[in-house]
Amino acid sequence: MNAFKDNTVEQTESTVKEHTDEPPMFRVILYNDDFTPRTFVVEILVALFHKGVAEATELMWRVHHGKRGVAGIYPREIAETKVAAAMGLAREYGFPLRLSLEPDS
Ligand code: TYC
Repeated sequence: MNAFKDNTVEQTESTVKEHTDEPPMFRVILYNDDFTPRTFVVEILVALFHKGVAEATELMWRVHHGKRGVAGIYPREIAETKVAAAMGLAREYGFPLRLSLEPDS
């Protein structure tokens, strides 16, 4: 730290790198199951992940057919909140839908 009269603070190269404007991002992964209705999955993707109906439907079929599904990519807290909201709604309706987080790259 190097405070001058004008209140500037000297930053080392490492502190500049640690303090970026971009937070670490996390992928929200959507898993298939045998019971959650296809329409419910589409509704979740539209309501919580702001997909259009066409994109939501495509993603739902992709996961239904055993491929990997990424519902969205967000900073950690937002991703966690969306996972909790989606699984919470699913449980309220009695469906076993699962989602999880993974670091993006
Ligand atoms: N496999 C479910 C069914 O046949 C539909 C489904 C699709 C469930 C995607 C979860 O992430 C999912 N009703």
